[in-house]
Amino acid sequence: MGQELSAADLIINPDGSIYHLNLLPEDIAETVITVGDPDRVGEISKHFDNIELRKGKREFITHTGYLGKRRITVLSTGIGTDNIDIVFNELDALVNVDFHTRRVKENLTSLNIIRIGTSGAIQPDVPMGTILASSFGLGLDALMNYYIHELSGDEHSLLDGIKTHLSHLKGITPYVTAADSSLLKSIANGMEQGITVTAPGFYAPQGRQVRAKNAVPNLIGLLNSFRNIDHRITNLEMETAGIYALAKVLGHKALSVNAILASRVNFEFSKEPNKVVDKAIKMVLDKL
Ligand code: R1P
Repeated sequence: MGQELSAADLIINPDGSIYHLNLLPEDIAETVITVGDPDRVGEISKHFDNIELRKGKREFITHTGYLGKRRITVLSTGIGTDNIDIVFNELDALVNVDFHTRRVKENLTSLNIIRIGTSGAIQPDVPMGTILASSFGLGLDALMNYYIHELSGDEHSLLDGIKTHLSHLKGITPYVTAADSSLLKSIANGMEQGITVTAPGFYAPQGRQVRAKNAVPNLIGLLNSFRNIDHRITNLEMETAGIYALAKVLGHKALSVNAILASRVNFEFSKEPNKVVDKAIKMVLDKL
């Protein structure tokens, strides 16, 4: 029999739904698209042939429906890896815990999870309007200090190189996870690829200069100068590394697709951000 989760560890609402997402186990499909912005959920589900379910609580809006024969759930996570912790543990519980017995199921389900998010490029040859798939997520946030996270040989050697490169960045424990290789092949085919940095904030943690003084001078230059034979850091956002790492820990497949809205090295922001996001949505839906 699987591990039993207490009422305080896994909170189930009186109607049988999971605490934050407000969803029942039957409400989600095995293909899940995550977005940060709750308004983007409808921008994706409007392409479905039918929508069977619309639910929400806080920033977590869910639509489930069919695109052709494929059942798909679109779910907004809000911003940041603290929210990814909630969304991924609750998605996993919906498929892998029996809510009546509170026991982990014997046969586990592996979800296909695709993030369609926005991001800023930090390489001069990655222009605004690019649709970029994250080959790896590099987390500069603290989420994975709290989970046991085993690395593959490739992830280890990449992380070692990155740690050396970032050695004078104080107080961070970087972590690295690869994209799921099958999703990378089937969905990212034809997209730009690179390492995506997940930052624990939007302004100074992504090297933006605003009124408060930055403690890390030239963060962008530090990140975009990392090189190894196969990989370079291409872009910054706030969820991918947490998604990749928690998906791996929980046995799910994940891919992050980034609509590049800003060039941080050319100090530009897209004049048509919705068009770029639409392009990313269509590229992903076409390949599902
Ligand atoms: C910041 O504006 C937000 O935009 C990006 C970042 O990861 C962060 O969540 O993604 P979304 O557009 O998917 O929210």
